[in-house]
Amino acid sequence: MKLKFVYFNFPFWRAELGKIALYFGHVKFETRIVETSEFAAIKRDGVLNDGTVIPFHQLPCLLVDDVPLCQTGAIARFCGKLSGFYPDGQPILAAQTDQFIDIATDITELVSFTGRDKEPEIKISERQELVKDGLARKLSILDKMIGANCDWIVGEKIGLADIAIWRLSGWLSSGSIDGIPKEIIFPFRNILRICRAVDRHPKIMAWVQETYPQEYNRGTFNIQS
Ligand SMILES: N[C@@H](CCC(=O)N[C@@H](CS)C(=O)NCC(=O)O)C(=O)O
Repeated sequence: MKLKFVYFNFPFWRAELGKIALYFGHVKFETRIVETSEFAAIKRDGVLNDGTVIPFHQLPCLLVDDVPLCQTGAIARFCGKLSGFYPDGQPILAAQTDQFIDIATDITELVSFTGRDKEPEIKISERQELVKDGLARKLSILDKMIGANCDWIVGEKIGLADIAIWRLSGWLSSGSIDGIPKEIIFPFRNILRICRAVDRHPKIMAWVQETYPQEYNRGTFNIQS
């Protein structure tokens, strides 16, 4: 089976979930990088420059023997089932995993929709409000859902839920979202604990070393304690 991820050239959680699931299972895949100029056409027409269809006009997209699949959760589950990284055949663990993929989507949308296409000052003030209010609320609920007494979010070993929350938190605390401080995750000790555990996982360390740009190799979650 030939697998090709169509995404941007940065490790945002939406594509990372599927890629890391495959990596854990030693399943090979290719990547097709999308540049900003081509993304406009994807959003408008739902096709790549070579005519490949992108369903829903959104990324990530995974080409499976040239059949295009979209939607982060669907792609992640597909990859996880292929590689053994998703609790297939264990419906409760699978649904619990899905819950965390979906909350990562909710939080991403909350941030993405704030300040979209607004003047810079308005965007910053909307984001500052979001940090104090909506985002703090969501992160605090997520923190409570993870709880203080587990090594990994779902089940006994690292899984898609941990990867989703780790990369989502990496994005939120990257300093690249106007108006969102790098320390955003630090008050949420359970989220932080999971992020640090993922950061230290040998397979993740190898993945980061192999595929992430240098600026991602700093151990984002160890800046403060
Ligand atoms: N529901 C989709 C949303 C994906 C999404 O919003 N992707 C962004 C890029 S990271 C995008 O394609 N935005 C353009 C659009 O939604 O028109 C998913 O879960 O994958």
